[in-house]
Amino acid sequence: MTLSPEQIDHYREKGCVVVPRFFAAEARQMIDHYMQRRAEGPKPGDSGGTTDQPGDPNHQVPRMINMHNWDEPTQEWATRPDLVTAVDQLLGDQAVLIQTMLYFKPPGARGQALHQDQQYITIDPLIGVWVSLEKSDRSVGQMVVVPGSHQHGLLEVEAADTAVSFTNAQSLIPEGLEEVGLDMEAGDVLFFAGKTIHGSYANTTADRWRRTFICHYVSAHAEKFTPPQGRHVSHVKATP
Ligand SMILES: O=C(O)CCC(=O)C(=O)O
Repeated sequence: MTLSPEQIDHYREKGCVVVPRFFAAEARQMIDHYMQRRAEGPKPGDSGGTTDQPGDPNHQVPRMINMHNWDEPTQEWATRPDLVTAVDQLLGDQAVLIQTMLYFKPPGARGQALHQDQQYITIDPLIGVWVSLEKSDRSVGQMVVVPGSHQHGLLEVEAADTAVSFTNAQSLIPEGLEEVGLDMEAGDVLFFAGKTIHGSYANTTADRWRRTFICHYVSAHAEKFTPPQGRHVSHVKATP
């Protein structure tokens, strides 16, 4: 499968595009696989978010990172040829995988304050791929994007409310732009640019999880950059 010219145009204009059912065949198997891996115990780089909210269920089921370094199925999913081809198309260059993550987001878990990924990963260009492994709607803390925000450069960061966000920094949203929550089904995939503001709110349900597989790619000719003062998460006063 390759992306259509319309999907590529949508990505260029809005900074994101959803491709339905791209991972539909694997989604259930991926949940089972990662639940099993999680149950094995701690993995390198686990994060339940800021420690000022010890009751956040994310601490019991922390986010996993860079599983492709120690988990063969992750390497296969993250380098699925049609996925990489789609990222190549959006980058207009050869995609290079630099990060994988698995968010479990159990019932009651905090979300992640709205941000640009390049406020964390200072390489350009950068693309995020967000694979919904199960139904993701408002009540479970669906993915939220700010379409068009990628056209505003790297934005200022300010402290986020860690009562609702497991990270401590958020972007200032440019005037005139609005956030949009994305209803997604198991296997739907969101491609989003490194400067597209995105994030999520808390999972307010008592019994539903919101598990997501996330990959980040840079182009083969991407360059590292130094963020201007006030535009990187490290420039926000740390929360424990
Ligand atoms: O899934 C979420 O809640 C946010 C994900 C995110 O911010 C990211 O993939 O960079």
